[in-house]
Amino acid sequence: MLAPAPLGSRWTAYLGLLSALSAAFVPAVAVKEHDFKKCHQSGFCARNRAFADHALASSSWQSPYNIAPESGSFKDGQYQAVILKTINDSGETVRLPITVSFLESGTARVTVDEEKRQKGEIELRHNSKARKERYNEAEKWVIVGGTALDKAAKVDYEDKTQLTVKYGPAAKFEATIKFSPFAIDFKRDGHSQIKFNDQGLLNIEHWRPKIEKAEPEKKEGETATEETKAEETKAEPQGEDESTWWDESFGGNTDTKPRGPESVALDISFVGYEHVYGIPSHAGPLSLKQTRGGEGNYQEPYRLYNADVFEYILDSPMTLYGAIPFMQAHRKDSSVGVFWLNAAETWIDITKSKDSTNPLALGAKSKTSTRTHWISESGLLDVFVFLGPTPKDLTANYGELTGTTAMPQEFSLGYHQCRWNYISEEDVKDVDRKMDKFKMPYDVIWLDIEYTDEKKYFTWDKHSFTDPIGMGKHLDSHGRKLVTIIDPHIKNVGDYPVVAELKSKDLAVKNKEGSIFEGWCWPGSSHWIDAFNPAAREWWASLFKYDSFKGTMENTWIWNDMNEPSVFNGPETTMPKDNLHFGNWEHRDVHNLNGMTFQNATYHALKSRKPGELRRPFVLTRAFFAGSQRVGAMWTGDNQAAWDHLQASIPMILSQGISGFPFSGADVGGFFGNPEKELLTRWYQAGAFYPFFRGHAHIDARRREPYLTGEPYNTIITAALRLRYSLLPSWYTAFRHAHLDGTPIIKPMFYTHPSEEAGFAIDDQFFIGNTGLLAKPVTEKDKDTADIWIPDAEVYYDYFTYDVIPTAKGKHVTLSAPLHKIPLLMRGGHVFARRDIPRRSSALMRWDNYTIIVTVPKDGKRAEGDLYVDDGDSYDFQRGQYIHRRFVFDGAAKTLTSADAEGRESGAAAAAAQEGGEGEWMKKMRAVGVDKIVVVGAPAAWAGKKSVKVHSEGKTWEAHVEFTPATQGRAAFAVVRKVGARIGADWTVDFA
Ligand code: NBV
Repeated sequence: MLAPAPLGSRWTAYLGLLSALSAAFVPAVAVKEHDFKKCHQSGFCARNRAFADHALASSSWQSPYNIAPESGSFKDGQYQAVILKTINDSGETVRLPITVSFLESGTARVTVDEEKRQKGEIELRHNSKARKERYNEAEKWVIVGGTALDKAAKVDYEDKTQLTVKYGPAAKFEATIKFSPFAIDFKRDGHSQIKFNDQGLLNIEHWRPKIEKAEPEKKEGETATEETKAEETKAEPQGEDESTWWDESFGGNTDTKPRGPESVALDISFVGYEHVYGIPSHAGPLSLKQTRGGEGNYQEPYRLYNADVFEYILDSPMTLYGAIPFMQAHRKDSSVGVFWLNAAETWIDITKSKDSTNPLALGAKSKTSTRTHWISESGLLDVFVFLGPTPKDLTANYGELTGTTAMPQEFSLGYHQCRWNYISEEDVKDVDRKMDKFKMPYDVIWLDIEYTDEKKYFTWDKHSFTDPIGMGKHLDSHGRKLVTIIDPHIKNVGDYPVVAELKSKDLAVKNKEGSIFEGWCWPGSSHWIDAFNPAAREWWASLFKYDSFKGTMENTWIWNDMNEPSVFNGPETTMPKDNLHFGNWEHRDVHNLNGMTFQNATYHALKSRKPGELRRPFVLTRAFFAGSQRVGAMWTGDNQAAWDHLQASIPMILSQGISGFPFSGADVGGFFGNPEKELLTRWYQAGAFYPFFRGHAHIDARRREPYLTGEPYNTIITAALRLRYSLLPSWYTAFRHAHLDGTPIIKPMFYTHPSEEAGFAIDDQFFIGNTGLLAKPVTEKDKDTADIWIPDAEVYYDYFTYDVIPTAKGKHVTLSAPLHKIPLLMRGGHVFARRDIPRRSSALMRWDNYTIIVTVPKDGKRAEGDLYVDDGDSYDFQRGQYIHRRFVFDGAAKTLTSADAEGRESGAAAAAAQEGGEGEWMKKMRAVGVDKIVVVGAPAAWAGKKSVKVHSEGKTWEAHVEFTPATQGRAAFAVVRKVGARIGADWTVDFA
């Protein structure tokens, strides 16, 4: 039974929702901002902000951190020393070992630990079983490469006060480590880019024993609330206010903090950089706002503390479901960044100022600099520094460290149809049938929590899902898949083998006493699998075997929700921070990693479902951390059916993309509420450009499968779905690039045009992969135009009409965009691939021929692009079983050629060279060809042309071409039909 614990308003809201499962309707409940902490309610955040206020207000402030010069040594690309933190007037110090590593990639890493804690020379309060060290295993989860030391890094200068190391490509980077006070200045080409502790805000709260003091007398009935404590903190900013050191309460929960205060904080300045991006997930602009008040700014720091925030608010630094502490700073022609590797609750303050000390500002115009203040509750100080200089360098360097997007299941780029809930097999089949009837393509239908037998995961509701395998086979017969939800909370009830095993094998998260943690979630009383534990992951994998999770089959895939983790009766709807995980690490230390470890467990479980069969898993997650991109996709959680939520989805997804986790989407239609038809239609038009494209709705929302919208909406939505499907080859190619080097799939303007300052804050339009397709979804009600900002002097064509858009570099152009029209332009100079035959699912398009689109650039000279194809399912691509073509249109030679993009030989020689020879898929692809080539902006000289020559595989033949001359406003175009060349072969089309 539910203990009569204090029930917060949020808990009441959830109970309301639970009971609503049987009721017809409950009003939506908005997020209660006050259910989540503000900085002043989070002791360490308040202490560090107060510390900063004090330091910045005092002209005589000196950071108390100094490197003991004699402690330093430099060897093989690594500098090691001890920082001494002076803790009182008598000069007593605490030893903080520091390592600065210079990596081959040109990335530098600064790690600071606490010696006493390394040695275990501290005492824990309350007989806690927690570890004594600062959490030092984040890298085990997050870092997968790029850590080789740069042996060529050299000390360039050294004296008693500082040391300069030259490192990075062509030794263009340097780091000057100043000893007293400790600070680092990272330079590129002799200019400062990033500074550590420039403002003196470094603060590592060292361990200290609690000295019991007499409690201040309280008046009758008075308790120290969060508010009164916060007030006390504000009043005594010198850091000696102990009110939040030893325990802290919020929303009726008390955190016992067995190690006392232990935060790590540092100021990081980006010298001469006006824009900073990243640190998702937040619902706000791509270019991050200042957080210390002032007009148009936030009052609160950006927060990273994975949380089930329910209906979230927009334009806010409030935390959301996932956290990636990677930030990029950008100015004209230069990008730099930092990755703050810390999985504990983290806050980041951002301020900007005209910087007089900036050497770049010596000219007439002074530049703005951005200063950031990073504050984490516990763990190591561990920061990676990237010196760019391009945005692409940053995503590549970050990708090298944390891994890149896994090659996805190809179907997962199609459209996903979800709702909470499809309630029975008949319901599923009915939706499936209707999508066909209305000729709306889709790949996946989803089952939310109601498919289970009373929220016992790995079971089916016996009344509504009597034959899940029959249902799975039915879907499979037209290439469709099923995704079922599996959450991390395991119902605590008798007669449920899963919970019995979880307990008997001792694989659950523990409470602070070390016994199994019990909390509340959808099923009522629950326990949580501890996916940090290797044995738990192994057990988890066993649950997904087809003979274990009965009713699932090869086309069943998984959705992990609630993995922040969401605990309805926990502080801020999550786990108590003093809970214990595998290895006795406190939940406090690993909170932001928790969701990733769970998704990772599911990912590996799917990989081992069937012995001998290795297929790419598909797992959608709500909570995530740096590195989650390696194991699946994410979505932005519980948004609302409102125009502003549609708007917000675009910067959010762009931010995911530049932060290394581009496989992302938002609930199309909005989760809570009922979208009006126009909104739903516009949302499909935008969603068709989300890397992850899924319609979803809350259980209380009216049914809104796209075919229910009526005309003209049905037709318009169908067109958006088909646009997505026809461009799948290009989406898949973009994923390949993301997989290879971490490039985003949809790209903001600053990323593609890093020299164009006017584009740096634009976050409502984007390019798709390397296609040159520039989309600007309409996200406003009753709007029938779109203002697109044009980043360069290239020619732009309308995707649908081939109209030449009258553009000027750096100017907005207004396009007509009535409801049926998606503002989508093609930039001149690109070649991309499509599949034009509309079909019901991506699987059914597998062997279709391709259409190649060429957009002739303004100067007519050269257009290029590529196409990557593999079997979309297995790992055979890792042994060369893929096609990767580079297409080049040469205006002078009047040719379009297709060659292997990686310079591999084509044909038999290449096949023989592949490990294991040419596989089944490659063989079948031999029958897949190029059906059509469209040259948009074709030269007028081609008029009258009736045929072109195609050369391929030693043969030459003629193909029919139809030239349509330019008319007022529309570009000339040529269409070559029945090209006849194989997609995997080299070929040249000769337009001469
Ligand atoms: O499992 C039910 C929902 C799900 O539909 C949604 O997408 C998740 O974000 N889930 C949250 C649980 C609670 C929603 C109020």
